[in-house]
Amino acid sequence: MKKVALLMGSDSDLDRLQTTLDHLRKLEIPFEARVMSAHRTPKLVVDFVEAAPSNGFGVFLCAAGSAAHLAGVVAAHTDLPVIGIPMDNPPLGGLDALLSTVQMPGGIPVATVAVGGGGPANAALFAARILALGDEALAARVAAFRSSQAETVAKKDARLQAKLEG
Ligand code: RP5
Repeated sequence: MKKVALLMGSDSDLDRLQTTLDHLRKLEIPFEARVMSAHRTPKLVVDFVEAAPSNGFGVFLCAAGSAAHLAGVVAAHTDLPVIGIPMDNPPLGGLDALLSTVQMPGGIPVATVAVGGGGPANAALFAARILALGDEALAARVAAFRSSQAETVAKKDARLQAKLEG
Protein backbone atom coordinates (compact mmCIF):
# COMPACT_ATOMS: atom_id res chain seq x y z
CA MET A 1 0.00 0.00 0.00
CA LYS A 2 1.12 3.55 -0.67
CA LYS A 3 2.11 5.61 2.38
CA VAL A 4 0.49 8.76 3.74
CA ALA A 5 2.74 11.77 4.29
CA LEU A 6 1.47 13.73 7.26
CA LEU A 7 3.24 17.08 7.13
CA MET A 8 2.79 19.68 9.86
CA GLY A 9 4.08 23.23 9.83
CA SER A 10 5.31 23.06 13.41
CA ASP A 11 5.58 20.66 16.31
CA SER A 12 3.10 22.97 18.04
CA ASP A 13 0.47 21.36 15.76
CA LEU A 14 1.22 17.81 16.87
CA ASP A 15 -1.07 17.44 19.90
CA ARG A 16 -4.07 18.47 17.81
CA LEU A 17 -3.20 15.86 15.19
CA GLN A 18 -3.47 12.95 17.61
CA THR A 19 -6.77 11.78 16.11
CA THR A 20 -5.19 11.84 12.66
CA LEU A 21 -2.42 9.55 13.89
CA ASP A 22 -4.91 7.37 15.79
CA HIS A 23 -7.06 6.79 12.71
CA LEU A 24 -4.10 6.08 10.44
CA ARG A 25 -2.87 3.49 12.94
CA LYS A 26 -6.34 1.99 13.52
CA LEU A 27 -6.79 1.49 9.78
CA GLU A 28 -3.24 0.11 9.48
CA ILE A 29 -2.18 2.72 6.95
CA PRO A 30 1.58 3.19 6.66
CA PHE A 31 2.60 6.79 7.17
CA GLU A 32 5.43 9.17 7.89
CA ALA A 33 4.84 12.28 9.98
CA ARG A 34 7.21 15.21 9.47
CA VAL A 35 7.58 18.80 10.62
CA MET A 36 8.28 21.08 7.67
CA SER A 37 7.09 24.54 6.84
CA ALA A 38 6.10 26.26 3.62
CA HIS A 39 7.54 29.47 5.06
CA ARG A 40 10.44 28.41 7.27
CA THR A 41 11.77 25.45 5.25
CA PRO A 42 10.39 25.95 1.73
CA LYS A 43 13.19 24.06 -0.02
CA LEU A 44 12.81 21.05 2.27
CA VAL A 45 9.09 20.96 1.46
CA VAL A 46 9.66 21.05 -2.29
CA ASP A 47 12.42 18.42 -2.14
CA PHE A 48 10.26 16.11 -0.02
CA VAL A 49 7.21 16.53 -2.24
CA GLU A 50 9.08 16.01 -5.49
CA ALA A 51 10.65 12.81 -4.15
CA ALA A 52 7.39 11.53 -2.64
CA PRO A 53 6.14 9.35 -5.55
CA SER A 54 9.41 7.47 -5.77
CA ASN A 55 9.46 7.13 -1.97
CA GLY A 56 6.13 5.30 -1.95
CA PHE A 57 3.77 8.06 -0.87
CA GLY A 58 0.24 8.22 -2.28
CA VAL A 59 -1.51 10.98 -0.32
CA PHE A 60 -0.45 14.13 1.50
CA LEU A 61 -2.05 15.40 4.70
CA CYS A 62 -0.86 18.96 5.36
CA ALA A 63 -1.60 20.56 8.70
CA ALA A 64 -0.77 24.21 9.22
CA GLY A 65 -2.06 27.15 11.16
CA SER A 66 -2.19 30.93 10.84
CA ALA A 67 -1.30 32.02 7.26
CA ALA A 68 -1.36 28.38 6.24
CA HIS A 69 0.27 27.78 2.88
CA LEU A 70 1.65 24.29 3.39
CA ALA A 71 -1.15 22.39 1.64
CA GLY A 72 -1.24 24.78 -1.29
CA VAL A 73 2.52 24.74 -1.78
CA VAL A 74 2.57 20.95 -1.61
CA ALA A 75 -0.27 20.72 -4.15
CA ALA A 76 1.61 23.07 -6.44
CA HIS A 77 4.50 20.58 -6.64
CA THR A 78 2.71 17.25 -7.00
CA ASP A 79 -0.02 15.39 -8.84
CA LEU A 80 -0.83 13.32 -5.73
CA PRO A 81 -3.97 14.18 -3.75
CA VAL A 82 -3.50 16.76 -0.99
CA ILE A 83 -5.75 17.15 2.04
CA GLY A 84 -5.36 20.32 4.08
CA ILE A 85 -5.92 20.40 7.84
CA PRO A 86 -6.35 24.00 9.02
CA MET A 87 -5.17 24.38 12.62
CA ASP A 88 -7.16 26.37 15.15
CA ASN A 89 -4.43 28.74 16.30
CA PRO A 90 -5.02 31.93 18.27
CA PRO A 91 -5.88 34.75 17.87
CA LEU A 92 -8.24 34.02 14.96
CA GLY A 93 -9.16 30.48 15.97
CA GLY A 94 -8.34 28.91 12.63
CA LEU A 95 -10.43 31.08 10.33
CA ASP A 96 -7.15 32.41 8.90
CA ALA A 97 -5.82 28.90 8.24
CA LEU A 98 -9.17 27.71 6.89
CA LEU A 99 -9.36 30.44 4.29
CA SER A 100 -5.67 30.11 3.36
CA THR A 101 -6.14 26.38 2.83
CA VAL A 102 -9.58 26.12 1.26
CA GLN A 103 -9.55 29.11 -1.09
CA MET A 104 -7.20 27.63 -3.66
CA PRO A 105 -7.08 29.04 -7.16
CA GLY A 106 -8.49 26.85 -9.94
CA GLY A 107 -6.14 24.17 -11.21
CA ILE A 108 -4.38 23.33 -7.94
CA PRO A 109 -6.82 21.35 -5.80
CA VAL A 110 -6.61 20.97 -2.03
CA ALA A 111 -9.35 19.05 -0.22
CA THR A 112 -9.83 20.82 3.10
CA VAL A 113 -11.25 19.32 6.29
CA ALA A 114 -12.93 21.17 9.14
CA VAL A 115 -11.04 23.32 11.62
CA GLY A 116 -10.79 21.39 14.88
CA GLY A 117 -13.58 18.99 15.88
CA GLY A 118 -13.56 15.99 13.59
CA GLY A 119 -11.41 17.67 10.94
CA PRO A 120 -8.05 16.07 11.80
CA ALA A 121 -9.67 12.63 12.08
CA ASN A 122 -11.54 13.09 8.82
CA ALA A 123 -8.28 13.89 7.05
CA ALA A 124 -7.03 10.41 7.91
CA LEU A 125 -10.36 8.83 6.95
CA PHE A 126 -10.41 10.66 3.62
CA ALA A 127 -6.86 9.49 2.88
CA ALA A 128 -8.01 5.97 3.77
CA ARG A 129 -10.84 6.16 1.26
CA ILE A 130 -8.45 7.33 -1.46
CA LEU A 131 -5.98 4.52 -0.80
CA ALA A 132 -8.81 2.00 -0.43
CA LEU A 133 -9.69 2.50 -4.10
CA GLY A 134 -6.68 0.36 -4.91
CA ASP A 135 -6.61 -1.87 -1.84
CA GLU A 136 -9.46 -4.27 -1.04
CA ALA A 137 -8.22 -5.09 2.45
CA LEU A 138 -8.11 -1.42 3.38
CA ALA A 139 -11.55 -0.92 1.81
CA ALA A 140 -12.87 -3.64 4.14
CA ARG A 141 -11.31 -1.90 7.17
CA VAL A 142 -12.84 1.43 6.11
CA ALA A 143 -16.25 -0.21 5.76
CA ALA A 144 -15.90 -1.92 9.15
CA PHE A 145 -14.99 1.39 10.77
CA ARG A 146 -18.12 3.03 9.36
CA SER A 147 -20.29 0.12 10.54
CA SER A 148 -18.81 0.28 14.01
CA GLN A 149 -19.71 3.96 14.21
CA ALA A 150 -23.29 3.18 13.24
CA GLU A 151 -23.44 0.54 15.98
CA THR A 152 -22.13 3.06 18.51
CA VAL A 153 -24.85 5.53 17.56
CA ALA A 154 -27.50 2.80 17.83
CA LYS A 155 -26.28 1.97 21.36
CA LYS A 156 -26.40 5.65 22.34
CA ASP A 157 -29.93 5.91 21.02
CA ALA A 158 -30.95 2.80 22.98
CA ARG A 159 -29.47 4.34 26.15
CA LEU A 160 -31.35 7.59 25.51
CA GLN A 161 -34.62 5.74 25.01
CA ALA A 162 -34.08 3.79 28.22
CA LYS A 163 -33.34 7.00 30.12
CA LEU A 164 -36.44 8.73 28.77
CA GLU A 165 -38.61 5.76 29.64
CA GLY A 166 -37.10 5.38 33.12
C1 RP5 B 1 2.39 27.30 11.11
O1 RP5 B 1 2.63 28.29 12.04
C2 RP5 B 1 2.39 26.03 11.90
O2 RP5 B 1 1.61 25.06 11.25
C3 RP5 B 1 1.81 26.43 13.21
O3 RP5 B 1 0.42 26.12 13.29
C4 RP5 B 1 2.00 27.93 13.24
C5 RP5 B 1 2.80 28.41 14.42
O4 RP5 B 1 4.03 27.74 14.48
P1 RP5 B 1 4.98 27.89 15.75
O5 RP5 B 1 5.29 29.36 15.88
O6 RP5 B 1 4.22 27.37 16.93
O7 RP5 B 1 6.20 27.05 15.44
O8 RP5 B 1 3.36 27.25 10.12
